[in-house]
Amino acid sequence: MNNISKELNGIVFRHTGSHYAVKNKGVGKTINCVVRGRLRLNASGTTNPVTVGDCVTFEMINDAEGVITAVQPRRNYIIRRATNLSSETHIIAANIDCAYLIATIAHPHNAWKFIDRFLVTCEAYKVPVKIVINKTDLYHEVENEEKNRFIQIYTQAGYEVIEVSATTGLHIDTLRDDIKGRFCLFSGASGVGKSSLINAIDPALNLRIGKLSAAHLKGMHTTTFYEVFELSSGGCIIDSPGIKGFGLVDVGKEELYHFFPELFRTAAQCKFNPCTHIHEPHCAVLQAIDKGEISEERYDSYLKMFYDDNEKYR
Ligand SMILES: Nc1nc2c(ncn2[C@@H]2O[C@H](COP(=O)(O)OP(=O)(O)OP(=O)(O)O)[C@@H](O)[C@H]2O)c(=O)[nH]1
Ligand SMILES: [Mg+2]
Ligand SMILES: [Zn+2]
Repeated sequence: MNNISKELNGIVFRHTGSHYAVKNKGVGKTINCVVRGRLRLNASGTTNPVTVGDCVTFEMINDAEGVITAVQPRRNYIIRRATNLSSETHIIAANIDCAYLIATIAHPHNAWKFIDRFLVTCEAYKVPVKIVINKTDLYHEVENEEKNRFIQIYTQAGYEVIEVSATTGLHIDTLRDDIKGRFCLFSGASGVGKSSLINAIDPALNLRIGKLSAAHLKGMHTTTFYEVFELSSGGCIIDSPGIKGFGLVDVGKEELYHFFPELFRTAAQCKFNPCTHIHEPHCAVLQAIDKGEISEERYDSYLKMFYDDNEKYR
């Protein structure tokens, strides 16, 4: 190889600790890279200056390895705090055409609050998002009732909800078609079946899947790093480790309602501007809740984020 210190471009396909596998468009293979020190220093506050999906510039330092020297501006990204109280932020992935939030009503039980925080972040950082309910093969009457309520709440809010089963293959072809030609992210709690769904979409990938813990039916964090997989049917999916906590980053109290699409749509009719949609007279949002046009569950999430999350950060 004679391209030492020549600048190359690529996309970050895998992130493990301080190493990044960068796929070079021309060569088509991935190069193992580290990040130049200056880039690390500039990214104060985030645990990772570079993330999967980033378009980067790199230089070869020997025949096999490179160093990332620059990150191109991101079209969008998903960022979170590890916990609601931590000051460090983590950028999960960048330049995403569609994020699929994978959830399940049972095995493990649905994490409602996490879902709304994830959706708010996607709205705030301009990432298109859809919700996928997996493991429908396991649901009985009670779970099906909860599933139907869930679908009603989120479709009313304006989200697409897709019911699937990695085990029986239900609607896997819909998912496969949806992803074709796009750069997508699968995210969600551990054990919901992110890796299983990717295997169902493209069995040749043969990703490692885990069991649920016997005691609490929780996931065991089988996937441990972020990695992009190219599907033989077209498109890419980032498989990701199960997310435990999801704290909002830089979403102010006053603008929080902008990131609940159903609140934002309704708020134009509020009498006062600004309106927090909590105590103001003639608030169109409060009226819509009374009429059942906005769900109480989503509004409760709004209140919780309004009071809990933001005060600690701002
Ligand atoms: N019955 C049933 N089980 C499923 C389905 N999808 C996944 N599972 C099971 O759920 C467990 C967890 O699946 P994984 O694919 O490892 O889950 P994950 O979301 O990738 O988990 P992490 O990598 O830990 O974040 C495994 O035992 C799977 O066999 C499904 O549609 N139906
Ligand atoms: Mg996994
Ligand atoms: Zn209002």
